Amino acid sequence: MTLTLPELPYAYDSLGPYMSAETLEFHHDKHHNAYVVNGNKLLEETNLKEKTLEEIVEGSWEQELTGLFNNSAQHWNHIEFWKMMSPKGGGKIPSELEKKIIEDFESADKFKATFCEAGATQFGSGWAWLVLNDNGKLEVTKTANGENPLIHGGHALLGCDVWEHSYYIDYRNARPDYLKAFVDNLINWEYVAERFNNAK
Ligand code: MN3
Repeated sequence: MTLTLPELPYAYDSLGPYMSAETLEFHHDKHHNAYVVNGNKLLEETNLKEKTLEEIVEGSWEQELTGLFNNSAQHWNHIEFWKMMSPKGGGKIPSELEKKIIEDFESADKFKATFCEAGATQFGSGWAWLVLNDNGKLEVTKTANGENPLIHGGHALLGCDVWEHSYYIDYRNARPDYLKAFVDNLINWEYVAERFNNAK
């Protein structure tokens, strides 16, 4: 496949004040686009050209094609990240998913605190995730750089980009403030619940 940059599923100015149009213009049009352009160049030299994006991510990791892995994994991460946010984000967690979160984290607030802590303590660039593991349990994890649950196991239900490019324009160095705004106001819980239902 050829990697292609998807449109944002909402207007650039619609996530304000929690994530500005300027952040989304840089993050989507420059950073995500660079992963697409570089990924396609690197894909040319491999035996993975006819594969799906998931297979490219997993195959480049297995073959230790570091450049292709970094760019294709970041492409996958960002496709999902855009969909995991919404102008109507935050709010009520769909009931079945909320029940599962309470079962595995004691409360929605405890889940949010755990998720924010993971994002805040990821040293350097990376991601915080909510994954559904093969044992049926929800877990919060964190990964470095472009790494993601496709290679570390579990189904990614939610991911938050904690690279500085995701928050520096709006929050400067205050990564915890960005994470709090993300969990309280940006998460598209309907989409997370859809991923949960597909992963069960
Ligand atoms: Mn990013």
